[in-house]
Amino acid sequence: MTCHRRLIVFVIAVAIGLVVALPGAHAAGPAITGTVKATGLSSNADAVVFVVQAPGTFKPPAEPMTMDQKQFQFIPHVMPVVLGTVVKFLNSDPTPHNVFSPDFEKYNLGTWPQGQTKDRPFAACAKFPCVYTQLCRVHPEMEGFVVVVQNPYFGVTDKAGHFAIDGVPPGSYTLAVWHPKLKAQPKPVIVEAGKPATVDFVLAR
Ligand SMILES: [Cu+2]
Repeated sequence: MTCHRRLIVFVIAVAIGLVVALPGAHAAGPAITGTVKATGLSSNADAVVFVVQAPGTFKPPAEPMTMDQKQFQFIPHVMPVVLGTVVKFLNSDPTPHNVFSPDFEKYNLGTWPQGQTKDRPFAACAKFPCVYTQLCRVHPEMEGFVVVVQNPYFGVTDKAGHFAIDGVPPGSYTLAVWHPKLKAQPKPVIVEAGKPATVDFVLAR
């Protein structure tokens, strides 16, 4: 091995060592993971798994979260947001869509054409989660959900039912699930530093 090659090997070895040794940033991973089974449904997607109440107060994201209306669907179909979040409703279809909700204080943001948006803050919730059904008066088959929660510790399941919740500080919590059609009892979870917790749910009617 030439001196030059040895140097390259050494540099690579040091680089690998650094990546492996770095605590936190890379290795942290989600604090809580698990699987949700939606009994009787073909997909396990769209279940919101969330920490019911975490200590402290939480700032909503500085930028709005976008809910799109595309190909006659609200995308994402289910969108959890921290209390105070502004949702930007976007129309991406070449036809006008409307946005209204019959829930809680109720609202109708109007009807607008492709490419335009309207912002709405979700700043009130007496008991978490506050679920606002999103509907369109032009297309009654369209439906989506904005799920207002207290803190940023939430995840949404994929089709396989997997979810992951990042950044939960160590502590004891109650983990709950909201789903458009099915229900499950909340479960206790203890998060320990550097040790991901696993919680599984079975949803039923
Ligand atoms: Cu529509």
